[in-house]
Amino acid sequence: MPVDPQAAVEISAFRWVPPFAQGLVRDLRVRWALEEAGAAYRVRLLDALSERPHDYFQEQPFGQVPVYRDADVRLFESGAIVLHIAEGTPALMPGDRPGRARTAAWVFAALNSIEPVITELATIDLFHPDADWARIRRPEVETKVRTRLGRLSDRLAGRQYLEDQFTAGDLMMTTVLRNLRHTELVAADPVLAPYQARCEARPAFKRALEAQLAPFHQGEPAEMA
Ligand SMILES: N[C@@H](CCC(=O)N[C@@H](CS)C(=O)NCC(=O)O)C(=O)O
Repeated sequence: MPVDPQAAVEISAFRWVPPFAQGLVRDLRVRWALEEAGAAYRVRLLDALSERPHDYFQEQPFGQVPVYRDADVRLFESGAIVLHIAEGTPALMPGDRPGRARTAAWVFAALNSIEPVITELATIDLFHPDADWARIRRPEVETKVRTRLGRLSDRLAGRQYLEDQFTAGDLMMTTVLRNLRHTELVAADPVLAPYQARCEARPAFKRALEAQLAPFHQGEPAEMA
């Protein structure tokens, strides 16, 4: 669905972020879920490097993006938002109770078991590549990432998706794996690379990514330059 300023659903996103973060900001998850659900949405764009508007903390206690609102609910936390959208969306979640529970388990696995180690590595590589402490710490962190990815790869070997169909768990896992795009850790993996490519080949993902990147093409706002 195209972004629609009249839509009932509203999400927040950043107007511009530096290139290393473009395509990684967490509103991508929510846009992708909405695209899979066929739901139109409008976007409240915020300046990433400025103070958040005071009223924004009512919606997101930590001032982060994304937030989400529809006719019934206001939500923060990308995992909670994606699960909310996934409920009642067969493309993102099976209709049976065990299937719904397993979908939630994979969303949590992406956020709790995979994302933290990836974030630790990305923080070193992107923000502290030359620090002495980072040089000492990095090998151990990379080993931790490789171990987690190895287990994930074991799960996915011989399968298209984490469960019998694409779910919100795959959506979340894919967006988490994208945070390793500056390395070969996923790109060189014979199971994870095709898995990520398979998920990202979905038209809903392509539309979501395009929509996130669209405002960035306006360039860096002058006040941030
Ligand atoms: N756990 C939160 C994390 C949200 C988050 O870290 N958002 C980043 C952008 S991807 C952000 O807003 N960073 C700016 C900040 O923390 O002030 C979620 O998944 O929604």
